[in-house]
Amino acid sequence: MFRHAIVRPPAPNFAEGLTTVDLGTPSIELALSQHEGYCRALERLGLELTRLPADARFPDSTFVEDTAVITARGAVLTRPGAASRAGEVAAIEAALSPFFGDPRRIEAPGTLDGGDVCGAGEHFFIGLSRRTNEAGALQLARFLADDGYGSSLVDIRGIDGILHLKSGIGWLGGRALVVIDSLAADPAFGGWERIPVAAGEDYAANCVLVNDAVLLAAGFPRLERALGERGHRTVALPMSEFQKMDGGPSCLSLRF
Ligand code: CIR
Repeated sequence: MFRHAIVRPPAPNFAEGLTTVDLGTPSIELALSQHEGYCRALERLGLELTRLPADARFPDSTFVEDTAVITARGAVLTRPGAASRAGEVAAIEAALSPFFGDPRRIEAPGTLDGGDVCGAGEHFFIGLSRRTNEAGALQLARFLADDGYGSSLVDIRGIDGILHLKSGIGWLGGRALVVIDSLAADPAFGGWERIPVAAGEDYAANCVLVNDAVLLAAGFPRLERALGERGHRTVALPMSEFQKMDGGPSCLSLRF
């Protein structure tokens, strides 16, 4: 069960953040209202929110997930792979300190974004990406092993269209994962149930299990229906402005 989440609204210069997609410039007004809808959904699922103030020094700082990896057994502060995002970690460290006294941290030369880390019960999938390098991934794997978790690496550097591992997968509980087609054959997912994503719906793979519900982006009816047919309660959230900046539902919170 998650009880808390850290969130941070987009700053007025949100549109100056990094993106690899060509979906137009996000509207800050709409982004703020989508963010508020996201926060309310977490609250309705029973989470207490730490709402950090927007920080215009870091246009990508609403994507708090990338700055830490939090498990049931501890926290690890990351070392984000994009130079413009490195300074985001300090505020997250402060926000986590009441909950996690002495978090471990990814050290140079390692880099790691939380978006590359998909927890799946006792196991974690760690993406090697443009943001997360081998050194960072191996440091995290060691911390996880110290805490009794298994992990496997998934190299996404040759996969088109995804920034982070979790742009292409989501954990649904048990041994079940939503996985986009281009990742489904990765040996790391052997032995896992893979729920495919229909053509044109890859963006929705970034769904996130929060207590008894699965949050996913609104506007992807085939995945939403498939999850419903598996018995999941789904909560579809408008995410268009975050999609323009390469972010999805998981990126907007740190849950613990
Ligand atoms: C970035 O490029 O870093 C941001 N514009 C998007 C980060 C999305 N985060 C995530 O998937 N965890």
